Amino acid sequence: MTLLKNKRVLITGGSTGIGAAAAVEAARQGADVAINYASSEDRARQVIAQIEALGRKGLAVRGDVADPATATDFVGKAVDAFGGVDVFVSNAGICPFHAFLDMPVEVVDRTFQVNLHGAYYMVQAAANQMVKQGHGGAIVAVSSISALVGGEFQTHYTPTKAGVHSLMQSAAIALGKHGIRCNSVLPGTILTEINKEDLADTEKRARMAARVPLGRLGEAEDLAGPIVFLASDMARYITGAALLVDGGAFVNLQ
Ligand code: RM4
Repeated sequence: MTLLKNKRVLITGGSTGIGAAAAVEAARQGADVAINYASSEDRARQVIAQIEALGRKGLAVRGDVADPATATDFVGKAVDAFGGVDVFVSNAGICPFHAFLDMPVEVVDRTFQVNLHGAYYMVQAAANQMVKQGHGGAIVAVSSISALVGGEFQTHYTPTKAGVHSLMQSAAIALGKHGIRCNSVLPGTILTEINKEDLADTEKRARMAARVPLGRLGEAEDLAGPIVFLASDMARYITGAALLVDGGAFVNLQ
């Protein structure tokens, strides 16, 4: 299958987890892929090697998405390497689990800056490039089930994910006239770096898994298909939508 044949795909937070899985699947589907990464250079290199082993071009650009300059730098370098941007996946995110009443100011600020401000600057930079190219594009943001439900130790994180979901809705309206579609995926509990520490608590892990009708927590690769689908022309009439990818956890209340 080549759902993204010759598309130029950019992904933030692409060296690990959902971002890395989406990057490799995009390459498998025929795309050249540029990843932004914050710190794990080795992992970024491994992802690029996987992309190249699939016969596609890969590019890794280091940068902290919380800095607005990172967005124009990432998009600019990808355009230099590939000639343009067709698909943008805003994925970079953090969730330093912490109780509410003594949540440190720095943790709140950093979480907002990476997850929400970072997504905003990146999506804006990518959209400007797509508008300049003049033939539309697709933007997929990795929001979360946390856009819809709370979390005791995620009081700083859930508002950012609701924000990312809302950003895709507004961007869908702002960019529709340019043929640019904007959608989000809402992952449930997916086993990646973001929750490794939190789910080291085996009781919590078992409790979370028990709530999933499909009977297991998610893997990063479970998000790759939904992201590629929303990015592809198969989803050509979908914009402003949010797709839960949670094994059914959200609807499992009664
Ligand atoms: C998700 C959900 C998961 C958590 C991640 C970090 O939205 O709350 O359970 O592991 O965020």
